[in-house]
Amino acid sequence: MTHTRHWIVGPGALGRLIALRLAEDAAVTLIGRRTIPVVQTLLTPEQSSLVRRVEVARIDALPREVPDVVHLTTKAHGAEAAHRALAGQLPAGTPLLLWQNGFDCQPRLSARHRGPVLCASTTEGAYVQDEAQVTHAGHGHTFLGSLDGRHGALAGRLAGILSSAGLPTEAVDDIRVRLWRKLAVNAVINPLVAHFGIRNGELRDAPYRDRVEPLLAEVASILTAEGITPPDGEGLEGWRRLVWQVIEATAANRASMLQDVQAGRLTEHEAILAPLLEAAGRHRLAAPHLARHLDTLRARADALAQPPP
Ligand code: KPL
Repeated sequence: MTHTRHWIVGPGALGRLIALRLAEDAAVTLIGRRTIPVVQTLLTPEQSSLVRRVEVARIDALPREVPDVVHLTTKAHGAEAAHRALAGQLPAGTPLLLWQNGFDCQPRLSARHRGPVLCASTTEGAYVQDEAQVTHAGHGHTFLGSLDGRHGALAGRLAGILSSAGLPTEAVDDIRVRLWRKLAVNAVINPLVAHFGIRNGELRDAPYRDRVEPLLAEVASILTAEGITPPDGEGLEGWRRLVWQVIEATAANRASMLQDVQAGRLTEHEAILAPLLEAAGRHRLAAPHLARHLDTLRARADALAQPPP
């Protein structure tokens, strides 16, 4: 995969971050529902500016030259529609890398795509500044692998390409566990900060602090029943350590769900909360706090879908 041709579908913050990082050494096309400026600036965590020229294309007018790999970087709820729009144009065997949060579309797309499918779980933080500028808020780490443990060599090659481009990435054989761990963190932090309109670090303070524990307890019991372990320690204590570590490390962040609410966009509640509640149902576990957040976010999504009066 020397001088790899990447299609990056979903030119939001993460898509643009990946595109601009890869563009130094590879041919990159950013693909979305509408086109964006071809010259894009990336503000790095070290406060320098990286200006890159990338190819842009609309998803309904795809480039003729086919890619070596497709990165799907849409929000979780947009991934399957985006895949439907482009799958017919891809030669069979084209690798697909899914960058979605939560655990929802990944199994379905892994079964449906005609080629190897890898999933990524990343802690890279980025936000869109404007049409032509994206800010890389903080360095993170990315894990990638396939749900069925195949395609290890491909995962290793792509991890090498991303790491050389400045996005440290590791190929792993337990990506399902990594995706659930991130989902656990997102399920505790995101609905709370979105509801209260606060930055992640404010969860350390009264009155929000007391809201964390009941969600943590529900998430911990569901994931324990699912056989998903926290990275460090066990059970509730291990999940508590992980969630508070992330709150500390991302204290200044406006979480993605808060950004979505503030921008009037659909949130990723179906990919983050619904799989947990579905697992709770399977294990006959009560999860009233998670259920309440899911209901509230669904009601908001329904209201967004209504035409304005
Ligand atoms: O992943 C995140 C998000 O914003 O969705 C966290 C970990 C909560 C950091 O903000």
